[in-house]
Amino acid sequence: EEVEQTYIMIKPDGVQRGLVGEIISRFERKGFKLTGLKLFQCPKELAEEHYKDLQSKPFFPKLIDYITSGPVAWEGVGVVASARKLIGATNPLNAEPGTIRGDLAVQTGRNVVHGSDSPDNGKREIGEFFPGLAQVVE
Ligand code: DAT
Ligand code: MG
Repeated sequence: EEVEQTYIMIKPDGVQRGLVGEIISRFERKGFKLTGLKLFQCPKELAEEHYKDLQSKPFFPKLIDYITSGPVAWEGVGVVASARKLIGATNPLNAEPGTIRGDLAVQTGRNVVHGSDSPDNGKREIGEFFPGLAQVVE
């Protein structure tokens, strides 16, 4: 059985606010295995590709301007759905206390973390952000 992978990105506000350790720690305590980690400035083309499903939304240009640094990747069985639960709702005001967004964020446009929304997207996003890694893990 193929191991499921998810792509977790700590967004620029999370990095600037010094929340990288806190957020990584939540996934580690849950029992997820970290398989790749890097800090980088996200190129505009990669950000546009990553959020292409949202390109018709009015907030798209702001979203692209905002996404600039700090991704991490994780893998483990069943992690996609489980990671989304740890992360919480897109709008932090609707995210339950105890979730990353529920505890650490207040604005949708500054919701500190990204997590893949399906196993297929997890695989695709890891391929985009960590070229070579997905093949090594499989
Ligand atoms: P999620 O990040 O929970 O998967 P999404 O894929 O629907 O949510 O949207 C991606 C990001 O786009 C989200 O984390 C923040 C931004 N976003 C979504 N809806 C928004 C809105 N109504 N206003 C501003 N930013 C929004
Ligand atoms: Mg999404």
